[in-house]
Amino acid sequence: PQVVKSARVMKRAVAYLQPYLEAAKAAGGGNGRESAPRGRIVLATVKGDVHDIGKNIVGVVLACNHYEVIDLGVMVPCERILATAREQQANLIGLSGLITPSLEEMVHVAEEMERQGFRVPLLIGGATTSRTHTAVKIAPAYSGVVVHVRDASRAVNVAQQLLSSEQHDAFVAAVRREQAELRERHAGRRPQAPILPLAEARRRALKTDWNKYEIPVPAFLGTRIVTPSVATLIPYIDWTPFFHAWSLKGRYPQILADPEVGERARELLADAEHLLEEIAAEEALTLRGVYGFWPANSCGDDIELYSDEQRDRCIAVLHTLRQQFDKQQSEPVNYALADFVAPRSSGLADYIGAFAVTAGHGIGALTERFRRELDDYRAILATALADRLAEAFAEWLHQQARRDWGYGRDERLSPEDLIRERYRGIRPAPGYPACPDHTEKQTLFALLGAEATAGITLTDTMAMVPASSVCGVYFSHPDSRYFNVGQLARDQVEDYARRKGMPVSEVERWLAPYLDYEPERR
Ligand code: B12
Repeated sequence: PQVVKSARVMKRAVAYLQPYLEAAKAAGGGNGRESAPRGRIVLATVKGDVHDIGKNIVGVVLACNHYEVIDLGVMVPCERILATAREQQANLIGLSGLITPSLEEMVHVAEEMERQGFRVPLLIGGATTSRTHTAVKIAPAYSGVVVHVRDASRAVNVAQQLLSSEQHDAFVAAVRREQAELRERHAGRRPQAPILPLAEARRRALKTDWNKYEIPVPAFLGTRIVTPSVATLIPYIDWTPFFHAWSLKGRYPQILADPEVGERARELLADAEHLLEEIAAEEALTLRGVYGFWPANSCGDDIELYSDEQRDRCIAVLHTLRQQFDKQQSEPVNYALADFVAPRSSGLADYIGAFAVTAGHGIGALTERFRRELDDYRAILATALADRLAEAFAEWLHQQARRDWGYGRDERLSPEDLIRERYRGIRPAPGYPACPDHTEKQTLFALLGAEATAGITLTDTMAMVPASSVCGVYFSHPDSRYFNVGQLARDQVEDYARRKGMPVSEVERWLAPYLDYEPERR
């Protein structure tokens, strides 16, 4: 936070001095030593992705260190990134991405850079990126150097070494050596556990004695729109990830007393609370959400949703993926989310819920205002707060849903208990490890009418706009839990593609990071 805050002072000072400097220059003054920037970088969040906190922090940090930053914003198509880099003679290109489909887009940018004969270094960053993915998938596509940068604090060091005539060669050689090693390790990697045939994984599905279980019935079927106030959501905020976004590591509230970062954490929280009050008072952000319940039953690894209690008209199918790795335990369970819903064959009436919430309406105008005031610090702070509010909204609405579902009516949980998920049921979100397929959002959005009701849309790579949005599915069964689907074999991918009515190659593209095999390039 200190660097971003100091950037604000610097930007304002420069803006103040600019007319004097220009006047002095025009009058023939100036000592001619105005130093040139250390380098020019084009930054962009790739096509289809909407997140920009990480990229914006990196931009500010680089600008503070005297790099010229051309920030193209979010959802930037490859052609624009490369055309700008060429026109502006950029020395570096930096890509950012939050969700897994962006990884494929980054490979595409690298391939295009190769095809168009670029030589400038390519920097890769963002929550979903990794050293290994960069080494295995992105770097081989481009003969220039590709560097994964884990966080903003390292960006300056990397840029400096890449642009220094003395350090460049040794740095690039070291990066290439490390990437070659990572590729070797990846190629020789043994799956941590052997992968089971899908049929065997299914035999190991969670077994529930449905006849001994009383299924809770939701208070309503269909959807409801909710528009809570910012003040309602404040007690539901989980502050820990907020500090992480600013590279302050530790858990809230202990972090406030931390001998090393405590003071900075306290200052940051005070600024955040102050801004939250302002946002609440000015109603600068509008919170919009939608949730609902439907009669549902599982059918193999799928979950069928019905129009009404007759259960004879299926209006949507949620497709779930099953853990396929051999757990090598005595009574192993290979989970799929469908296991938590009563099977159609049981004849029992079960239900499922879904939600989509956003805290992002209004954030554009707010950050624009702060940027006009040359206040990157508050612009980034506001975005981080909108993200916290989106999560808090999901937490608050889940509590409401548990009450509607009956079993949550007597729940007495503190905010801490909620953050630690000490309640019954789960709300996995497409993209999270239990359901890594982002395309399932399309089904949820259609069910919820999320576009019309909450004003949330999906990009072509399934990111939600506004960025500060969360969507997911509610499961009520007491045994429902989060898990990691892990690596998937070809038999499951083919089965899944058939169930979804999607070409196998398309499923392989969406699930690329989870395949335990190299798909054929089609
Ligand atoms: C907070 C959070 C959110 C917030 C907002 C995230 C944000 N603005 O960054 C909210 C609640 C809105 C959210 C929503 C979702 N999220 Co989320 N979220 C996270 C979480 C917990 C932390 C991300 C974060 O705070 N980043 C803070 C910023 C500052 O960090 P950063 O972006 O990584 O940037 C730093 C570096 O990477 C680097 N950097 C970044 N860009 C660049 C660029 C260059 C050039 C360089 C050099 C460096 C660099 O510098 C930055 C500063 O140090 C992560 C898990 C995790 N621990 O990473 C999941 C995670 C990113 N989310 C995930 C998912 C799936 C989602 C949803 C799709 C879930 C859903 N169905 O609702 C939605 C998508 C929202 C949308 N609009 O489409 C997945 C993504 C992976 C995947 N499978 O696709 C993750 C990894 C969780 C997981 N383990 O599955 N999420």
